[in-house]
Amino acid sequence: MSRILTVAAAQLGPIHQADDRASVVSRMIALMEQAKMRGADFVVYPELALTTFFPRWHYEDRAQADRWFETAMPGPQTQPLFDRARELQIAMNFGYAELTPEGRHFNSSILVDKTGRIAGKYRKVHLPGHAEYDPSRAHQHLEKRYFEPGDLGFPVWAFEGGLVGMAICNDRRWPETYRIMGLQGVEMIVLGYNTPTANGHSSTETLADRLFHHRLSVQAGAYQNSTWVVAVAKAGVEDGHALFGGTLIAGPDGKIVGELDHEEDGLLVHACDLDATRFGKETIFNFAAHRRVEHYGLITSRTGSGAPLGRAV
Ligand code: CDT
Repeated sequence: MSRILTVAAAQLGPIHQADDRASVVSRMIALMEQAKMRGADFVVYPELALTTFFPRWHYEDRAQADRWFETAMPGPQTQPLFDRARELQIAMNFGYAELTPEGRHFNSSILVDKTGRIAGKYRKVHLPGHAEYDPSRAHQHLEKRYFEPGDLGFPVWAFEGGLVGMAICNDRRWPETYRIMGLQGVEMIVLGYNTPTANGHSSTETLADRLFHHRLSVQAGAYQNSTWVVAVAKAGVEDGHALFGGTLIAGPDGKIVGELDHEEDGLLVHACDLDATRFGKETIFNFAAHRRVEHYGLITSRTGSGAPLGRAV
């Protein structure tokens, strides 16, 4: 018997600075209700789903950005989302800015099961961008100013009948993200993103180029680890700043099984057969049979690229 996890990728359109949490939560609940009607077991929302993509704004005083962070999860404004998920018996994943009781700031994502219990938390490891205002950029991307790198690694959880892991946005561009979860047998990776439509460093990179790199990264991660990957955008123009869409689901053979073609709130629903991950895991990507860890040391001993290892023979 196949193990089917029907997932709804719930793309959010733009969230402006003036949009309050209550209005965003009601949009998320509307998508959740549609997802349930379409047979979904699991609804997946984007990175920083509750707010505008605030790292584009420079606050001289970092504490001014704290208004975008959640100090409790669920908190008073997110409780209705948890309540509705429990009533509908639907699992969910969403990203948010986390401010811990110790005053630490993370770009986080949680798995919430059908009973409304937080079953897993991930904190974004690969923070892109910069920490100080950079006038050479067309737009700012200050994740390194407002967050510290995640400290929880890339765990995989037994969740809703499968093995599920999380990543956030820029993490999808790094093969290590997927492989660490692949080594735990992951069957579905859920990841939300906020990706600017333009490259702040390059005026020649097109939207098509950027969508190509997005798909390339997700499809490669799915194929090379024989896992489903559910990639969900926050999209559209937020206070004049464009984010691309491209919400998609990639299967364990790396092929895209569905993709949204707009930048508004919307759903992409797919019945994912978790047992379809077995073939790749037992053949070409049978890690136990084929990996050669004795040659992979540089992956963890060296961060940036350095001197070549080649010697005359
Ligand atoms: N949110 C996020 O991680 N966005 C990055 C943009 C990188 S450009 C500084 C991404 O990889 O999509």
